[in-house]
Amino acid sequence: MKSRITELLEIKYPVIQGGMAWVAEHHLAAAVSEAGGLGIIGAASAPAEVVREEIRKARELTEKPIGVNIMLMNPNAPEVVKVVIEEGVKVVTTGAGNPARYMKDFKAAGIKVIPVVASVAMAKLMERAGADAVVAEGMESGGHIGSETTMCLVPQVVNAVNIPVIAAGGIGDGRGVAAAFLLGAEAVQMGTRFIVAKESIVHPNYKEKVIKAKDIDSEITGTSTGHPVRQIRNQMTREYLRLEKEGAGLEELEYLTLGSLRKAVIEGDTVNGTLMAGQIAGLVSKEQSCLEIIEELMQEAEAVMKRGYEAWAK
Ligand code: TUI
Repeated sequence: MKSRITELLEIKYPVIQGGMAWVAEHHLAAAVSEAGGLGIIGAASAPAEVVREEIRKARELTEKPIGVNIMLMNPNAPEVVKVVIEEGVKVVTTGAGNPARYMKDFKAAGIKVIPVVASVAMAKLMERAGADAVVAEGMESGGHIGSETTMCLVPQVVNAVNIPVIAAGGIGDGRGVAAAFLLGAEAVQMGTRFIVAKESIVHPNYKEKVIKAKDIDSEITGTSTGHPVRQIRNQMTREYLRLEKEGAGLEELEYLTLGSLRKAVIEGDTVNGTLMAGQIAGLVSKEQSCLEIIEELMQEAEAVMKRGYEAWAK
């Protein structure tokens, strides 16, 4: 499966790993890149020097290209941008904001910039600002999300821009990959399935929650604050949603979630932790290596494309 994205990023398979906060560290990123996809280090809210260390550690594990995701709500984002440029990173994805102010510096450093967008308007803006591609991310995704579904967003973004589009949100197997290509995408970005990868450092309790999750087990918190976040339902989300219903203020809500993602990923606290995951968690059923995940994904995608074509042509 060749596309403008595999050419642009010089990768074997059109699969990009999501820049998941706490989860997307150097072991996972290196394993995804080694398997032929594009591994991503998620800078999230980490201090810039921690991001620098992560980049260097990933490079000890693989010579393949690795990207960095910059979470633009992080007040440290300008320092992270500096580190990414200094370390000679070749690909950056951005999330939760508009990266236009950094575009000139990225381009001058020869960095390929792939903003994650949740609307057609943002995709057009990013193309005009000089983005090399966009990730069109539907609200099926885990973590911070927009309001549109992948099924509706991807073809509309494909129609609106000339740069290649990467589909994200709700993709967890080869059928999802094939569907994304049929909608006009030229690669996929996956997060949830990589949470449970063998090389993922996520606590086994969290992985088990993802593996056991059913289709209806995620919840969106933070709608009232303008920062909707999809995660697996637990005591924390019940409490959060109750507070939101009662009209709690930002401070009280933020206090509840302070450090909660770390609690889930590192300590395995599935009661008070934030278990970010997409709706596709219901389809994720086992721990596999990144190589197994990506190769299975590609074989399935090819098989369903063939089957689909034969059924169509009958
Ligand atoms: O960024 C993500 N997913 C994330 S970031 C994150 S860290 C976090 N933790 C706790 C609370 C909030 C965040 C966890 N998951 N995905 C990419 C994404 N970007 N989804 C939606 C957007 C987006 C939204 C608005 C992109 C651009 C945008 O434009 C706003 C503007 O500035 O016009």
